[in-house]
Amino acid sequence: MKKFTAVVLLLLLGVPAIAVPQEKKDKKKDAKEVTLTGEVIDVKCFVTGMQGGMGEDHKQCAIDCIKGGLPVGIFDQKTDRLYLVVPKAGMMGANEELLPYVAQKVKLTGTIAEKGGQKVLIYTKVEEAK
Ligand SMILES: [Cu+2]
Repeated sequence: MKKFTAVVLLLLLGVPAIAVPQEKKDKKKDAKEVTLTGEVIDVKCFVTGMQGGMGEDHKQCAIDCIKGGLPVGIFDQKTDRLYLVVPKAGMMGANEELLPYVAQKVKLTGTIAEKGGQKVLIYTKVEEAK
């Protein structure tokens, strides 16, 4: 009974005896927004080097590959990094939206996520890069 009294006393005193929902400290740390510039490539040909895998000589192949649904990415020559790109909104891939920019440079704004050794740019904005 002593224990019960103690709990009641704590409650009366307003001491949180029961677990209070933790503050949302552990919400995912906000990923920093970045803008990356790179050439729009189809990932398959880029990594296998098919017809060079990028640039004007590979443009038609990249168009066909991206139309066909192969994953699309951007290659940032400055950092020598390939990013798989996915739009932040919706459940559609980036292929249709990025098709007009194949073999060109674009500026994509978004956040980078990395898991399993794969870097993915989750973008919110596409701009032509000059
Ligand atoms: Cu291709």
